[in-house]
Amino acid sequence: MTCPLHPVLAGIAALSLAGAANASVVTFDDLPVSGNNIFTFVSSGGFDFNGGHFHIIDTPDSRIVGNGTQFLGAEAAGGLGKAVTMTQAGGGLFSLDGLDVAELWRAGEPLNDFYQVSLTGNQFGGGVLSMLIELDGVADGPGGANDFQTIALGGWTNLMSVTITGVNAVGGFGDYSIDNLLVNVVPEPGTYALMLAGLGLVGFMARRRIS
Ligand SMILES: [Ca+2]
Ligand SMILES: [Ca+2]
Ligand SMILES: [Ca+2]
Repeated sequence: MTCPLHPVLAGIAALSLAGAANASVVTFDDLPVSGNNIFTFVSSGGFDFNGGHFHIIDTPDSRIVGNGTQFLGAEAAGGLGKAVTMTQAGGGLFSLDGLDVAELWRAGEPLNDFYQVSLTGNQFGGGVLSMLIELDGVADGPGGANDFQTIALGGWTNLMSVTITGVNAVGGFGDYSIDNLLVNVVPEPGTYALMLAGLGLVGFMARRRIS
């Protein structure tokens, strides 16, 4: 025997699902042009990126990959490379559904030092997710072949932060670039508490009606 969901409860559940996530894309295209400056922090599309040394590539450079837009690039040269950690600006949980990744230097550049991009997701409640993406070596600059690989992620939810690190062929830090991070913003815990309180109240009313 099935137990149909109470119509009001179903309505609230649908509303909750509709309002539960807010999809957007972090493109780095909202940042001012800095001439490929070095950064340790930027905030783009509602997300903060913290690291020891990275660039927002916004100015054409004949040595570097491209997709015709601004993107974040981290380089290993001279031991400069450091992991970059993304968090929602102002805090809060989020999902990461995918991103574009690429090498930093064009094929044939002597500074090339890439192999993989490593993602680590820290979930609310202590869960840790990880993924290693093999870079494809396609890196001919803007135009031509697509330098960036589009990676889809599944189950990267309830995230407090995601750390992005390059890995070179011998396991050290490797160059990489990222762009177009597909994010879903989850409502604040306070909003959840209100939703749950609302569901509990409707459930209580539904039970009273049945009895
Ligand atoms: Ca971009
Ligand atoms: Ca590539
Ligand atoms: Ca290209």
